[in-house]
Amino acid sequence: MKKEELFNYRKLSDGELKSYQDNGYLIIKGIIKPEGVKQMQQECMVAWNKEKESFDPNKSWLQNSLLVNIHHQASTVRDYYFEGPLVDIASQIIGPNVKGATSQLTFKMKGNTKPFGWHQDNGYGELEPYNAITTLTALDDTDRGNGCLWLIPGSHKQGQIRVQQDADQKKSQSEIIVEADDKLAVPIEMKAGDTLLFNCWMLHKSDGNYSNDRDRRILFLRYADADAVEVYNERKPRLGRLVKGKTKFEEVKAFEAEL
Ligand SMILES: O=C(O)CCC(=O)C(=O)O
Repeated sequence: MKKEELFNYRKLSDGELKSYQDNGYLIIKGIIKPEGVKQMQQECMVAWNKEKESFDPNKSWLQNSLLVNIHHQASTVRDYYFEGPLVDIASQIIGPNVKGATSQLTFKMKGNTKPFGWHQDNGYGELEPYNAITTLTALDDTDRGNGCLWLIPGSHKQGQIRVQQDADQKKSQSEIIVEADDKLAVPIEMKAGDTLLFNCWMLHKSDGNYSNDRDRRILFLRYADADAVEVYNERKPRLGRLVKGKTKFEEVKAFEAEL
């Protein structure tokens, strides 16, 4: 099936760009068409069921809810990540040169009651320049009943929050939780096929999925400047597929070029 039949290609208007800059986030409705959602759900569930067991409260968020590099296993996700409408949209925000920085499923299946505390995505893997974008594409309708995302509009303006973690915490990929005022938070309710974009400094969290009958499946994709470096890793370039423009790093140029 052609990509145009799966995805809605469009650019952000000036008003949307301004809203993104001011508030730090934006919701784009219906970026994936129903057939695209169906295909992604099917492919992602094959990968998910191969690797994941049912929810275990004694396991970490990573074990219960994340499946990294999903674009290696799901071809519709790969097309969406590398050549879908988010690429041009990311370029409108980041600039002419863009790479994919992360792809993963964040699936909170029914009964997965583990919350995910307040954090910035740049707290987990600090990238510079500070214009990386997180995109969360809903593969199910998501609302307060099944653990939707919450964020604090404008909170990106406080910049990088430095969290102290010792070597053991870093190694065990323990959760980074920052202080935030719940009263300022807004729930981000979406329909399957919608996507939420936000700034790398946006404070966000999610509650558990307390629904008995509704999964909350989200595709998490992050985009960064093609020359973005990992501040926490001797400023080495983040390896991620170049999706637009050029890069000064040979290793980025070559990375997943064959995919
Ligand atoms: O999917 C969620 O509920 C939270 C995901 C999230 O905040 C993250 O992966 O950074």
